[in-house]
Amino acid sequence: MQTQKTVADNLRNKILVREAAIGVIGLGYVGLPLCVEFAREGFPVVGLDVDPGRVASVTRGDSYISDVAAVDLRRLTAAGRLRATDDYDALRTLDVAVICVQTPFTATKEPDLRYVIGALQEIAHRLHPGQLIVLQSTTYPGTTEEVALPILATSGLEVGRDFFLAFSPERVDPGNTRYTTRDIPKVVGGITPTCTQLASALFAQIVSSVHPVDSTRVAEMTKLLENVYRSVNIALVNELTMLCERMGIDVWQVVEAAATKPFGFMPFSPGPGVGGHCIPVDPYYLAWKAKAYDFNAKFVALAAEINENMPYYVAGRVIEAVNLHGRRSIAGARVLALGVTYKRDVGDTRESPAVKVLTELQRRGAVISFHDPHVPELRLGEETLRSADLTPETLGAADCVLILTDHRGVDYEHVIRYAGLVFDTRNATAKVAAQPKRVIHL
Ligand code: SAJ
Repeated sequence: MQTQKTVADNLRNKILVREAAIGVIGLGYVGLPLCVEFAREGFPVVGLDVDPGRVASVTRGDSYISDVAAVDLRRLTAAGRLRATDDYDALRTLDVAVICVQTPFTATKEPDLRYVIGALQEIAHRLHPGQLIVLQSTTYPGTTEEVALPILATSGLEVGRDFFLAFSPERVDPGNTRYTTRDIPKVVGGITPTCTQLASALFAQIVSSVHPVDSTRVAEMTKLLENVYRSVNIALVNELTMLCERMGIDVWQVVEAAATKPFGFMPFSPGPGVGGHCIPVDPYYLAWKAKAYDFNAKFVALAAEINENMPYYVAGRVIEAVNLHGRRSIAGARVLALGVTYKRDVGDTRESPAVKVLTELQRRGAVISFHDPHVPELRLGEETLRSADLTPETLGAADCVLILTDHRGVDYEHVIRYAGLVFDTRNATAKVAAQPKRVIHL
């Protein structure tokens, strides 16, 4: 049996000469860019996904992730540097496996680790000496130690001696061209110091800065702090929005003015709520785990609650606006939504607060249509709507044009010119000079 040192040294050498065969499990907005980064640096990479459609797309060199250029994918697959498969037996010959599957919450907002556990079970059946396993999926502190390690230990192999296990949070920001994978420092925490060292050596091949920490729990908590920080600050500005409306103060001017402070303040924008797969979810992972320590993370939970309430608050404001300015009830009112994705300039409607606002208005009898340059069609209740063109007729026919996502590339001056009533939840119309009374801001 190779000594522990030899096993680790062999893997480290393979990593340093970029011969380590790398597997990435989960080919989404985190996994696919990671495949490309490792393959671009010369590693042989296998992308694993249970979705045959994704596997086929990657094999064809068709990118379905906006941050991954098809030309890069084609070059790397043609060079045999990157391949995709749904056959987990590929793990038998891989030196590294990085898990990048989703970690949603359940209907009652509890952690849902089924995808992580599924990936770990597939790995455990094929775990062999010298393998490094890295979990990247955002999760509560303790997951790697308490969930991943016991599953991998069923192989009979010993962590830190035969195989190595670490956690390293993903920090991909979809659509951000300023910070790409290489520019974003990588936090790494292993079960043992050797695990930390090997995972650090791995990521040092593709990112400019690696930040090792003492444990997987520190690394897991780091990611939650980053995202709960956003949740809390967004909730703060959302609560202030509701207070400012009651006090007759323009919250957008307040935020803009506060942002002139060159230190000690980071501006966040009011909005119709928080969407995506990170910010709405991560606070609940942390608050759930805190209960196991008899700790009620009130502040974290309250922020999530305020953000979760925003779609309902916005729906109430729209009903009031249609009533006061449109002189009509919301029942039967035609509401044209501008933007239905969870944030601007992306095509993702997952957990989108816009959809929650529209569902609430539809429930009260509003007739919904929408325009979104990134979304051709939208399922709303029993209906499937198609994105409408922003013609003067469609704008004029609406009892309320409701801006829910402030995509760039929409002509908001054109919108104001032809719409009868505009309700703007993102301050998208701020730059339009003429601000008639019929434009109402959150
Ligand atoms: N939102 C607001 N007001 C704000 C900022 C965001 O209402 O001031 C809303 C957005 O409209 C969206 C939700 O919150 O519905 C989340 O927005 P986000 O800007 O946090 O974007 P995400 O969900 O794509 O978050 C990702 C995260 N990246 C990772 O988890 C790796 C987050 O950590 C990043 O900080 C964030 O991108 C970013 O900075 O853009």
